Amino acid sequence: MIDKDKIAIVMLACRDYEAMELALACHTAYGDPDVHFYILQNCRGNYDAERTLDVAKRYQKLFPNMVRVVDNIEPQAPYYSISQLLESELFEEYEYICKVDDDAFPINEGWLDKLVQCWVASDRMYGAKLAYVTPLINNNNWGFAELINDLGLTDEYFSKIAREHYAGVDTAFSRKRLLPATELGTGVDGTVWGLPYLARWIHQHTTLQPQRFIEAVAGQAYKEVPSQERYSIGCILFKKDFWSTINDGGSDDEHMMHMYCRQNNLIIVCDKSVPFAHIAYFTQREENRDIVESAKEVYQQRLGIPFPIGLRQSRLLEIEARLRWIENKSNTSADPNAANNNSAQFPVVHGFTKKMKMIFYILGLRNRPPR
Ligand SMILES: [Mn+2]
Repeated sequence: MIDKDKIAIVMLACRDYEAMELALACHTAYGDPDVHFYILQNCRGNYDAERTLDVAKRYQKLFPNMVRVVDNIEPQAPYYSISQLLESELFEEYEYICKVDDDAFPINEGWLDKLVQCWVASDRMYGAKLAYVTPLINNNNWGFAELINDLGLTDEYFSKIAREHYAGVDTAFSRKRLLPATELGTGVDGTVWGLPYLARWIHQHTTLQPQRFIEAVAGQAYKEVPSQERYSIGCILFKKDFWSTINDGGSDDEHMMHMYCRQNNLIIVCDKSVPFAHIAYFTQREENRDIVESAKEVYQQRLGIPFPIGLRQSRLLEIEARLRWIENKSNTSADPNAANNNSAQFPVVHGFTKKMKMIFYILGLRNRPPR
């Protein structure tokens, strides 16, 4: 067995604070208090990024022994930020890494123990041929196709939901193609990736009905994910050294991982009995933003935690905070209390004066535009 002290979970955080606070609520509720959970903040400077960092710090305060925020690595392509963390002194004590996306999370207990068992069993069977192990992720090009079957939704999918669509990208070994409704693209830019309403549909049957998801996959066996196709690495458990071996100088960690696995015929094993939710690919985010809100309601109830999942309890408060942030940013007055100024009572003198000067200039009451 693997010693728990040797495992670290690493979540790469950027700007998606809404989904991330939901993910963190579930990770901390269903996580192992003995396994350190690192949040690596990889974006800075705008409202969304700073709000995301606030979420990370809030969960660190709520779970001081488990959650650790890393915000001192300069934002760069995720592969290199993660490399820097894994190669740091801080990570010398760890041998295994479970990397999770900021919007991917477990929906029941014991998920990490099962993934570790899957690693140990797969390592025994495949040795150096093993790349990594992964849970069954619902909104995932490969996982989606598996789940339609596991949930008994095949008929519904092909009779009512499916449609003709594009899948894939043009590369040396694959091509973008028009698939009929009867086919599913399970690799790069696959079926669910390209059609947000399919993600909505699978969320309605899984993320928003966690018990149903759990029951549908309970007792399922390990299954190999074809490593000839690109897999979306929303949650992967691997040996720490593996991360540096995939470095080909590229900038897309998922592509690098895929190329390395493909070229070396490595094996990826999914423990299909571990249900895992993934909120959105970037292609789906706008259309499905409301799902995060619905899911927060479901999990606030389900987790039975004494604190709210989210930092702010309404969209109105969120908008107000964003406006205040923008206002403070553009406030050039020398207000000595600006840093502590959480209310809008101080006029933005210079910004206001400048706007007035501009209006005078436009009206011809001023000779030159404001500087
Ligand atoms: Mn995502």
